[in-house]
Amino acid sequence: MINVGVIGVGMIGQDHIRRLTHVLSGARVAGVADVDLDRASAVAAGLSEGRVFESGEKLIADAGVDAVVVTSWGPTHEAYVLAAIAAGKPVFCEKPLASTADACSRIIDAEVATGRRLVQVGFMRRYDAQYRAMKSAVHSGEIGAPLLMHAAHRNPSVPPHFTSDMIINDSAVHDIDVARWMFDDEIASVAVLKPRQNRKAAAGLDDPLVLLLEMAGGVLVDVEVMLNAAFGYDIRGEVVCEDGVVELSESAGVVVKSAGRHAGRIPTDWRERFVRAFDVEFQEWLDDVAAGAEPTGPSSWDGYAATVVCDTGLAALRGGGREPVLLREQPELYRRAAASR
Ligand code: NAD
Ligand code: ISE
Repeated sequence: MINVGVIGVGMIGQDHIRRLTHVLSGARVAGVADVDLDRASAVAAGLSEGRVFESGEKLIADAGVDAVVVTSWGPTHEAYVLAAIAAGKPVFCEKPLASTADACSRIIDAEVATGRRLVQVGFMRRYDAQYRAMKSAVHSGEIGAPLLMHAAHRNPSVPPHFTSDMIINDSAVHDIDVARWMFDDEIASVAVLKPRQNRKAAAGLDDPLVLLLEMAGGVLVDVEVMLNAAFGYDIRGEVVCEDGVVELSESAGVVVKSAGRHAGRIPTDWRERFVRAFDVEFQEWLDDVAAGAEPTGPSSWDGYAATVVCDTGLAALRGGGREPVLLREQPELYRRAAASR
């Protein structure tokens, strides 16, 4: 049984605690930490053996914690991931790995110095059955070489604190990771287009945006991100290849046909749309931890590359042009990990 400590028990932290406790096998939540101690105590009260730690650092250092989940606010991730690496403990960090490229680089340097991967980043779309089937179709060779990908990321609404920068680094970051993973390639340049504003968007929010991601190998990916879609949480993807096309299907399990119409449910949010993907993501991570193996999921390099592409997207949004993505040299540790997948 793996004893997991969870740092940050807000919305997604509580959802991951639910799956670790009630859905998955091989783990128990042994402790929680949060700057909001009342919230941490309330969450721990719902656990059979969960302790409340005064700080994330104390949780990481505790001998009763085998592996760490970081689900606090993005700017706090770096310190916790670095502390887990220093303690030699596996750490699952929700996106973003860290909120600046320099912070991600510091994590890479610390992990590389240990000689083994300890960090997995929470890009859960890689575990979604539809995205996995799409990647297999693209790489099967049966529909020819990929040329283009069209994607859409539609949230029904966003809270008032949401900024235009967050459209890129909080939402589009998932599409950026999907593009890198789908084509096993880096993004070479980013351009951002601004259609006219959705009337439901708050003043100053550039909603929607369209990102144009040019892969190093020449595939072009367009991503519509619209955060006030109102009708539901709608994630779309279509890869156009030389001899065929593969697209994500509607996520509703069933279609009801009645009175001359057909209808299906649209998810209300990411928790509903990606519920199974999150489960598989965590089960695979736990299985790797239990085996004492390096994690096989998204790496610190993936977290770093996604953050650099987001920063490039922000520069493109401000400058209005096409910006090149400038990555540091990839350490051998991550080349080895990619080759073994
Ligand atoms: P939230 O605000 O609901 O919860 C964050 C929690 O972290 C709060 O309880 C807060 O008190 C706590 N916290 C803040 N600073 C802390 C610190 N220094 N130490 C310990 N705890 C601290 O936010 P959320 O929506 O749960 O998001 C948390 C993280 O998960 C973010 O990085 C976000 O980007 C990511 N996220 C990922 C997905 C996904 O689809 N993969 C979805 C939502 C959120
Ligand atoms: C949120 O933070 C997520 O990570 C969701 O997966 C994403 O769809 C949403 O747009 C973000 O705000």
